Amino acid sequence: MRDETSFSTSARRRDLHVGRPNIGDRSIFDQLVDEIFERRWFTNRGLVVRDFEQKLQQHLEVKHCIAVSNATVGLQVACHALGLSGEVILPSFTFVATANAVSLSNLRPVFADVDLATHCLDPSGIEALITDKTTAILGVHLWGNPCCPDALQSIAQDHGLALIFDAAHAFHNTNEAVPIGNFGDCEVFSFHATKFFNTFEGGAITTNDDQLADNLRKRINFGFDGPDSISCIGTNGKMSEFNAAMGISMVPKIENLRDQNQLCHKAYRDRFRNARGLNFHTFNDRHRSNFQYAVLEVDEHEFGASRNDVVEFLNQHRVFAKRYFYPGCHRLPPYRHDFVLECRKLPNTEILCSKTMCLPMGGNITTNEISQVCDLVLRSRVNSVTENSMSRSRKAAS
Ligand code: T4K
Repeated sequence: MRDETSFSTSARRRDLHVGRPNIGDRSIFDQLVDEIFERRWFTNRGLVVRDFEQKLQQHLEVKHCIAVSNATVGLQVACHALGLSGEVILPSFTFVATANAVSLSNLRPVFADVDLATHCLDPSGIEALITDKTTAILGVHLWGNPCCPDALQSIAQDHGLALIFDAAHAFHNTNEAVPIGNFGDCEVFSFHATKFFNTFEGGAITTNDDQLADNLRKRINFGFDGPDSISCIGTNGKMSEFNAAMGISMVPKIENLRDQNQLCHKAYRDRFRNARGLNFHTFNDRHRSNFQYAVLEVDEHEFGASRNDVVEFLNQHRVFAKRYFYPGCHRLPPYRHDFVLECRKLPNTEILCSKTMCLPMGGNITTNEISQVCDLVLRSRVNSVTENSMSRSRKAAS
């Protein structure tokens, strides 16, 4: 963690972002980059990618790890490799990439509601959505919370469905003592720059199924299963050697980054603990968390300002909080029409989409900076109350 005093006395605070990247061990990265140039082997599963995959397998205690160019492609490849067709059940309260990966695989996303405490799929609502066209459930470990893997596994088994997890937020997390990466048919991690563990761009698919792993490997490499032989239609989902070098340089920093996130998370939690109308999302300590996301729910009536007011006020002060995941996939133009036609409701999703925001985290943020962010959040209420009363006076005067 950086020296705090320089920030507390500094008049000009640096801009703060939700997704400021973490950086690994630069000396490891530089050394690996030199070697990559030396070898002139840049991609197509070179030495560094293979080493990276092995390190991840060990870390996640999983049999197979397939490094990919990003999680969106990873999810699409998983849908193809599992031979899915028809409909896939998934949450609407997620980043749009989850739904896009389903649609880009020529499948129909069927949005299910989430649990208000964990923000993950609520298993009790799934069975009502299963039709004879359903072939899979796609759970998302949102904010790194385990998405009820056991309950979803049992529903999938009972109905003969495939089960995929979008683990974009959940690297280094566990469900009880079992590392995320070991659940369902396969799981897909994102190593995008904004994630806890990043390879600039990148991701990985993990599975304990040998046949599926073979299939996934072919499909991220155009379908090749030999020098001149193509056995299926594949895409280009390969990770480059440079991305893998970044990943390898992150491995020794994982525990340290997690500890730093946990301290920052505690700093937010302590400040918001008794704040009326603000609910700071906490993680269940039965599971290990990377504490990557600082998620705040704003109850407009209790707090006196809306979530949108808070985000706007913070942005004005160069704190780039974000309305993740607004307005919910089911309300986005590519999906809205279908959803409205179905006349279904997602009450918990609607609540979370109207209340939830993410505050700056990661990227070496200090607890002093977090204290400044909290001050701004609390001041946004006063600002909103003053603005509302001024606008009422203006109306009365005109
Ligand atoms: N599933 C889920 C549940 C996901 O959340 C995601 C991605 C995926 C699947 C797909 O994974 P990938 O295909 O990307 O591997 C960002 C990320 O681009 C996206 O990867 C991530 N989820 C999502 C939650 O966040 P935006 O549109 O919010 O990105 P942007 O550019 O506004 O950046 C966020 C903040 O981070 C900004 O305040 C700026 C800051 N930032 C960003 C970058 C790229 C930096 O400080 N440095 C940087 O290098 O989507």
